[in-house]
Amino acid sequence: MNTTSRLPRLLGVVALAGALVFAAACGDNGDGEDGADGENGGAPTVTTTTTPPNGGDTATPTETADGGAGGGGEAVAVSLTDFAIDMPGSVSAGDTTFEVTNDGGTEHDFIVIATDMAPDALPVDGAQVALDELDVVEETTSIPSGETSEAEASLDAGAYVVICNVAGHYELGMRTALTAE
Ligand SMILES: [Cu+2]
Repeated sequence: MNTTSRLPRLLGVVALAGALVFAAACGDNGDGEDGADGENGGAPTVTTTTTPPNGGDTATPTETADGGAGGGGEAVAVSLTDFAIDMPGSVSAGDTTFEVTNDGGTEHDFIVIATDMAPDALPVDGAQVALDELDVVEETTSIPSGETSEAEASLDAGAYVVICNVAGHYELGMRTALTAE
């Protein structure tokens, strides 16, 4: 039944997660062990307000206030439309919570990539950005029209590009530069 129709989507998520782990593994393990900056090494913390897929983890999306004194870091509002990303061009380095609202009429997602490349210069494979060639630091699952997702990331100072990677949306203009400083 619909078990089979859901499978490709789940595989896609697994593939992306694998790419993340791979990127983290060969990315920046220069000095120090991983896990120095929190308990979720390569796994992005994504809290979606949409219905969770059953069969995954059964944890309720409660707030993960992990004992820190300072709070959840800087909150940054992001608006996704058809087809643009409206958000500040710079944020403070450190813990950041992106509050991503889909103000468009179709589904979108939100992906943060650490790169010095220009927003319109990312490698593309077909109708999508080739994420496996890039250092993805945060991504949400697909956000339906009208919904908001929170995505938490710990950003090192540097240059980033934010995109939506629903097929065709990057080329349509859903890309913008972000600096953490
Ligand atoms: Cu999009």
